[in-house]
Amino acid sequence: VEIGNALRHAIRLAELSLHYQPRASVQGGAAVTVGMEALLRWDGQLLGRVAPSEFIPLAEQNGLILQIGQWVLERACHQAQAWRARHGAALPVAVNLSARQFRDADLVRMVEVALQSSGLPPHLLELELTESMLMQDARRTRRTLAALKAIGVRLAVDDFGTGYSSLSYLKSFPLDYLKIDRSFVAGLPQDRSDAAIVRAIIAMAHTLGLKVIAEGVETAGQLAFLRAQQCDEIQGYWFSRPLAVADMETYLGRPG
Ligand code: G
Ligand code: G
Ligand code: MN
Ligand code: NA
Repeated sequence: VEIGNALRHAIRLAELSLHYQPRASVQGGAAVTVGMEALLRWDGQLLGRVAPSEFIPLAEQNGLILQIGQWVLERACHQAQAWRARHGAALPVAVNLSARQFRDADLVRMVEVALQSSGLPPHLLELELTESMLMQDARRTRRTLAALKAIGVRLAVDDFGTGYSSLSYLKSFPLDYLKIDRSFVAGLPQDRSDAAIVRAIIAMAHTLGLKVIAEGVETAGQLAFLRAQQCDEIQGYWFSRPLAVADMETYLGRPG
């Protein structure tokens, strides 16, 4: 079966779903859930489970990413709003945008529609953008980010450290969060260069007024290092794996 063809029918066949990975604030003592990231999953009739790292680049190429991305935005906003109503938990939901979506002339309107149709307050939606997306065309990026900021959503730089950000551009964009790529977290606390890089990223982000989220935190040692370096929030298996909707509901319903 050709994967592109199968993907074309995935939305209609309800083969796509979102998992949610909680993230935690770690500067106030105990780790407290402060948000979640929506992560796309495809379980197809014909191909079984296909990893996003396989099908998202493909969807970028054939343009399906626009439809899929719209579905993700709508689903994530409706889900976050439903959980807000049911659990009183006003947890922001982060949605990953692809490069093609970010360049799409309809993006801003699509975000507005998702917020309006779901009723989710704009500050509870975060959009994750990669460095390379931001740096592609700085003028256009600035315009798009300003329009998104005007709606009231939060903006995060995803996979930070793996691209080639110009610091002066970063400073001039209206961003809220910087997410340190998990490749730098993996070697903490022993690896000297990872430790130095992470320390530098946190200091730089704070200087620019951005909050820092470390990704891929798997061990208590990594957490202790990040805490000591004043990292604001963490995401990773140490705190929680990405959870299917039913598991996320159990998670939200648990005491504490
Ligand atoms: O969840 P997992 O580790 O398999 O995700 C792999 C990659 O797929 C990550 O880089 C993540 O950012 C990306 N990804 C997950 N969900 C989405 C989505 O809804 N849209 C886009 N554009 N990328 C996503
Ligand atoms: O590129 P992005 O940051 O959006 O990708 C997030 C991906 O990282 C998800 O696919 C998720 O499954 C994965 N992930 C989340 N926590 C961990 C972790 O602690 N370790 C590893 N190896 N991967 C993680
Ligand atoms: Mn992400
Ligand atoms: Na990332």
